[in-house]
Amino acid sequence: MKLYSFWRSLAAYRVRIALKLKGQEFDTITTDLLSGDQFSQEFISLNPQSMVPALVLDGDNILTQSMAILEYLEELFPSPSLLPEEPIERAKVRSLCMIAVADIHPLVVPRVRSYIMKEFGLPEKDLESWISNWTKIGLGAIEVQINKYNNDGKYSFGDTVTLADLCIVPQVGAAKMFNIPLEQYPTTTRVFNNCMELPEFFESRPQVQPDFPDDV
Ligand SMILES: N[C@@H](CCC(=O)N[C@@H](CS)C(=O)NCC(=O)O)C(=O)O
Repeated sequence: MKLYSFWRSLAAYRVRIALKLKGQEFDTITTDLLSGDQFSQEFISLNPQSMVPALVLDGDNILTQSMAILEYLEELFPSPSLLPEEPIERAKVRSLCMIAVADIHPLVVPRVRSYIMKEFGLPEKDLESWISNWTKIGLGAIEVQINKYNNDGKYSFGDTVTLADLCIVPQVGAAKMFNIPLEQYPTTTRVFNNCMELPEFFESRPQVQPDFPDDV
């Protein structure tokens, strides 16, 4: 399998963790989002949305959208399972995922940042405040939901890693990178630290990606 990825991409980070947890080998192909590689004709033929991740499966199939990829991997490689058994619990895990995937992440991606800067003249310092605002609102909700769900569990939903951890960890990592204080999210931070003790998470972090720049 080939994963089109970028060191800073939170969506690709989720997929890297999933592939490792499911024991799948993959080659990483860098798509430099800051240089605009995602708009090349070659990349658009893989993903007409001009976004990573894109997962090229053996054969002709190309999968895009990180949640679709996570669910596909879960169905194809059910062990270790990243979803609880009970439908109600699966729905809760997916709802945690979507806070990060659907409600925080899309507001802070390069295309949105560059649009508000170019079209509305938003200065760099206000961009940080934009990112921080949406991240804090999302992490605040995640903190409340984890506390409601996990009964002092090690991870976001009990003592077993679930898809929720794959979505929350990159978001917390990004908050750290943007120097957003995390004191108000002690449970989420504890879950992040517990996940980072697992090699599949630790080895998927941006800092160890082949395209991680020297000057960051
Ligand atoms: N909903 C998509 C979002 C993918 C996405 O926005 N990826 C970002 C990187 S994390 C990207 O490629 N952005 C390109 C851009 O904003 O120009 C998913 O979960 O896969």
